[in-house]
Amino acid sequence: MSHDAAPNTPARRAPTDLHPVPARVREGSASSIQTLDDWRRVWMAAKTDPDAFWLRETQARLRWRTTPTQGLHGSFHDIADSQVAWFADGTLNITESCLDQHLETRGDKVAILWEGDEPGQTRTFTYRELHAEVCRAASALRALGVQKGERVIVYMGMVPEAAVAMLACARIGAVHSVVFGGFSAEALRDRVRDCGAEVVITQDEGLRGGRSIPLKATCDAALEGEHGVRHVLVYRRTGGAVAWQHTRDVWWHDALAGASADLPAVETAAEDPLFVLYTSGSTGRPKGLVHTCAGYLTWASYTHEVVFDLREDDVYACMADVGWITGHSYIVYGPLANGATSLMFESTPLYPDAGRYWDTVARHGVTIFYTAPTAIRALAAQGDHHVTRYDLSSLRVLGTVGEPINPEAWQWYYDVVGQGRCNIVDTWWQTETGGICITPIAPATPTKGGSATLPNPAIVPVLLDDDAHEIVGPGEGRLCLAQPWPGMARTVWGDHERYVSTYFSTFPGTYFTGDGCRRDSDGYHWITGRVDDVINVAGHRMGTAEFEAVLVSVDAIAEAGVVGFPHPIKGQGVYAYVVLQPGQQPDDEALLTLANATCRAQIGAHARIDLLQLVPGLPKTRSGKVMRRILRKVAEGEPDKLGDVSTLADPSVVAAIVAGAKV
Ligand code: 7RM
Repeated sequence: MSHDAAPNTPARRAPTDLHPVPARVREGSASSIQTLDDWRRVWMAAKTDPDAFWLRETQARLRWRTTPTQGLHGSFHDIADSQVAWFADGTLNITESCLDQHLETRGDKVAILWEGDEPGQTRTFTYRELHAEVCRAASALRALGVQKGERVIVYMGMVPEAAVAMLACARIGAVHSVVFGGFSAEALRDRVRDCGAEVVITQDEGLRGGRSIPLKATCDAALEGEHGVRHVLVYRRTGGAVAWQHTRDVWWHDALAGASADLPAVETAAEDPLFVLYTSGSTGRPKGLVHTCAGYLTWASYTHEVVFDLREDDVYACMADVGWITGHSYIVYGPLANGATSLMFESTPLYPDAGRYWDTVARHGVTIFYTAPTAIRALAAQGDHHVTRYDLSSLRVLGTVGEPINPEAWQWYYDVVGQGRCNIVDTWWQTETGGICITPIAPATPTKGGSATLPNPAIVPVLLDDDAHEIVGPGEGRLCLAQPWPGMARTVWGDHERYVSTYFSTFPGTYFTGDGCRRDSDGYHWITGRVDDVINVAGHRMGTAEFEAVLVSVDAIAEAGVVGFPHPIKGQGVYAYVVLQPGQQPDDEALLTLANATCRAQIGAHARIDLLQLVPGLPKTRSGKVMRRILRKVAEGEPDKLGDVSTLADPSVVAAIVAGAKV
């Protein structure tokens, strides 16, 4: 990784040393948190009297029909019997907060600024136009028979219509579930079934990096034999040929033509579900996390404004996909609730070359830029000239999300992209948390490269050791959150028990994040990565159990153990240990090709095994439990640190695993 130190960066400051907030970031801030003293005061106020704090915030941010008088209801201690609720006696429709409330003051302000796959190909929707389009789409959904509370799957690429589809569902009180456009037909079918969707919204084809993605065809394959889906609404993006079922399929443009552009919103309760979003865990199939209307939007709005220090004239760009929680909270809901201009990006960081992000920033005058460490590392590896040939002086705040960022990549982002003038907000959060939890606050928090720093108001992190004892002060342990916050997922769709056992049973009374974390002597938090069997490959969160299920579905394979290993660009790579069925003799290369074709079919193109090792057996205890620690250590290139292997049923497999290691 090459970089020239910016002139105003002292030469001997290590990336992990404190970086004061650059003057440019502090200047002109009108935020409620401009200094660390502000942060301390506000954080304490939210902790001492959460009801008063969040009732005030939600009333200032959201347009309510019935103003809530209740703040938090419930606690982590009785979560098995009842869900946490916020603002439970209020009613609203969240699209009135995202659209209608801005019509008078910001009607002609750009709400969505779309940059298509080809550089310079743009579309804009002002708040007025977006409001009208959402109403039309909502009218179309209603005409297709979609009712309040019904689930609608959105399987689209990065087009403004994806946001319109989400908001249209919300307008009529339907529950959307966005499925990332990279998922396969089988993965899509699983999600359609799990949430019982009767309508799917898709597009003819997606477009990314000059290549088309057959979304409608994949959708057709997913729905083959699924009689539960009444209609598929199809947005035309490329004009490519698609198969058509005349009784089921409806073109978006036909359905919206002549539909009412002023549809009154359906009133919902604060705690009605807004969306279901599937995410991978350490066991079993992906879970549909349920986020509810008011608490989620309050949290998305608050965190988006305060963390990035959003200002009226900002051009805000989050490069995530709407198929992930980051796209939900920080492309669509947070920015629109705040009346921001939100850039939506269809392409990739490398198309047509490694300057694409910076070309986009320069042309649109982007002031806040939010992306993932994997993209930063990939771009840093391409050389500084792709960045330095563009005028990036508009930038003020840089963000990262999705995985730990290594200090070297952080420093490159700081020096080369930010030119020492921007603060970096390394935002730690999860699908489950709905919005940013641990993060620097742009104008207030001095940063250290690789640290997510301090908790947002409402977030009370505790570190617990193996015996569930709290670590006070500096130390390292499992990261738990001790108090409910407005944006937390309320349940798992159709399986509250799984929600309780996954998040609230490891350390009763607190929410267990699945991450490890170190706290330093300044109270800064350093996320060390997952301590469960979830891996994070290029910002895609996947369960090792999902890979193992795919592998054992291959005829030649008897058993499989999958772990992550450090990867210089992707953060983690996927390492598979495979035991063959008796009598099978494919070599590991042939098996890797076959395994990856199967992963692609059962999960999606983003699920790829990097390294596959044939082993005579998996290291199991006498009770038959796979000792994953051993698999992990070998994949991490530390076969000398296996620890105690005396409880293994057959210690000889370890020698074979170490001898044949691929790293
Ligand atoms: C927003 C998102 C969640 C997991 C989480 C962590 C990891 C996310 C950071 C991070 C270190 C960060 N939702 N993670 N952000 N690790 N620093 N700033 O990514 O549900 O898809 O993934 O991602 O392990 O538990 S997610």
